[in-house]
Amino acid sequence: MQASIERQHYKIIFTGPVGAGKTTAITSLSDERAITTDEQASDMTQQRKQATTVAMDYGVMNLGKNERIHLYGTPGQERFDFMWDILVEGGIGLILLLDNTRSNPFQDLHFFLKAFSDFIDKNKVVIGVTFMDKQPVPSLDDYYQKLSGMKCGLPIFEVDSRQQQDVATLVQALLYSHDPWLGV
Ligand SMILES: Nc1nc2c(ncn2[C@@H]2O[C@H](COP(=O)(O)OP(=O)(O)OP(=O)(O)O)[C@@H](O)[C@H]2O)c(=O)[nH]1
Ligand SMILES: [Mg+2]
Repeated sequence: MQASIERQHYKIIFTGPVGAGKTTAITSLSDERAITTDEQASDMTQQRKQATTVAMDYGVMNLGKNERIHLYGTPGQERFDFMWDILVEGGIGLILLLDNTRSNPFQDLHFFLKAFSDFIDKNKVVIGVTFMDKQPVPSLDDYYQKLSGMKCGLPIFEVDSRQQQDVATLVQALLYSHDPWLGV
């Protein structure tokens, strides 16, 4: 009789400010058609883009035969922040995307690390800085200095969330910091 191999399931959450590229990242990574809840933006958000996530994004990555990574994206808008605590439930790690073209990305960094602090206390975090093609400052070095000043040495990468390989690197770094035996 053939022994059945149990599949391992892991959950990762993408968060970050409006327009940082969370929905795009999950769509880039998902092996199945991603589920999104984007609606026409009706407020300030519309100045940056047409649609915004109102509940969540969902996608899935298959790692070999035995592992599935479930990818959840939060809405960026604070008025939907009631979803944030719901979406992190059962997660093993958080990917924080920061848009370098926003007026104060360090403030966004502080804000999201604080908003998710309960989850971060118990789980891993990796940071991806998007839109560096449009705005190279602050540099990754500036972020390193800011993080070391906050006494948290979190992994940080430059990414373009439209590029599958870039966002796969974030997932890989998160899985590796969770368990060095896992990888994509
Ligand atoms: N130039 C550039 N464009 C990017 C980059 N990353 C993402 N984009 C684009 O920026 C937009 C990001 O939009 P979304 O993925 O909807 O952003 P989101 O974080 O899900 O936003 P909310 O759901 O509103 O919080 C898309 O049009 C992407 O194609 C990047 O690094 N550089
Ligand atoms: Mg979105």
